[in-house]
Amino acid sequence: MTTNVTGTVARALRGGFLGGGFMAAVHSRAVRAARATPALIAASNPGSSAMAAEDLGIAAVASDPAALIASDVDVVHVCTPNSTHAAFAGSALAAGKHVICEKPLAISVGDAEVLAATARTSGLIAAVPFVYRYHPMVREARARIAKGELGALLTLDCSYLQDWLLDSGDVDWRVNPALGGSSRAFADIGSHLCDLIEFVTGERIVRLGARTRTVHTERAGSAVTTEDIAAVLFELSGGALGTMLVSQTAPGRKNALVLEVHGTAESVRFVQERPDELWVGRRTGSYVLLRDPETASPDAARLSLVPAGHPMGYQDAFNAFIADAYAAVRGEQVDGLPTFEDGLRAVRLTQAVLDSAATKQWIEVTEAAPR
Ligand code: SOE
Repeated sequence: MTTNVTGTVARALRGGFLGGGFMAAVHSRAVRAARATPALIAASNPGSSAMAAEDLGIAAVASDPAALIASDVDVVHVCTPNSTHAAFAGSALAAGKHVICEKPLAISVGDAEVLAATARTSGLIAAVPFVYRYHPMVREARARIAKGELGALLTLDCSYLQDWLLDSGDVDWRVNPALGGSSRAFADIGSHLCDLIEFVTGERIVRLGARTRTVHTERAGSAVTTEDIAAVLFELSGGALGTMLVSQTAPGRKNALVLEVHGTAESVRFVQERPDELWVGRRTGSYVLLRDPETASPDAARLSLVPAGHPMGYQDAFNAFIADAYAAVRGEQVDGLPTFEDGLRAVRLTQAVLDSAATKQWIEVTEAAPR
């Protein structure tokens, strides 16, 4: 319960979580940091729900997802396997709940289009955690590009590399297309990369050519059709050419998202595993800019919770995303919140990658997400 400065009592917003895994833990910590209440959880069965509630310090358990959606929570967090996103997010919107749905928004363009259209007309907040937008130095890069400090954009060198699926014995629900969808590596992490490319540059990927590779065609005795690796060549609306390399079989790379943009005047390079830094490249006098709210652009300063020299990280970025989403639920204006429109965009781009890999052709990506 909180009392605002006018003396009226405003109830803290209540969040409900579908799913009890790693992302539910990240979401619930962020809800608590936003001075909201992690109120209810429904995992895959009553036993795992009770365990997750205990582990995450969540006050109550719902008997099933439908009961959670029908409860008095204000925001439903969908942290379940990809194939369930469309049904759960759609039901929550229909019940008048604000929704934060993990990416990918859906495992088909059709389902993502329905969700985005429903959210658009609902008047509700419907967000997707493209959380890397919330590192302050990403906002610094975006601000510098928007101010023209890089000049005209020429090339981009981007990658997102992990190694948690390196061995044939590594398994996860994402490998099974019935649960994860027909794309795995690109839908799971390439979606972050293409969202960040378009968010930071303010431009759209207008065409792409892709190749994919499934390193292990069998895992734990089951055939595998989803890709471990995607290599993408793309063109932006302003004419810049770029590459994306996405892999979940790159030994030693844990969560290595890298975005490098080259313009006619300057370059910038953001490395997610060193989020307090931004490399600024010049023909003479390149340097590493360290996060400092005293000198940063307004948006980077806004997201800087602590002074220079106090490293911020992944959970801080996630906390900032949830704080903005819950501020939007309260009717406040926030800049750069990734919505279901952006989730639909990422699903379209993922489908374009699969189509190009299948046909060995360039694919035109024409639908620009409304901003
Ligand atoms: C696994 O690849 C994963 O947890 C993704 O699902 C997240 O979106 C990414 O941020 C970190 O890695």
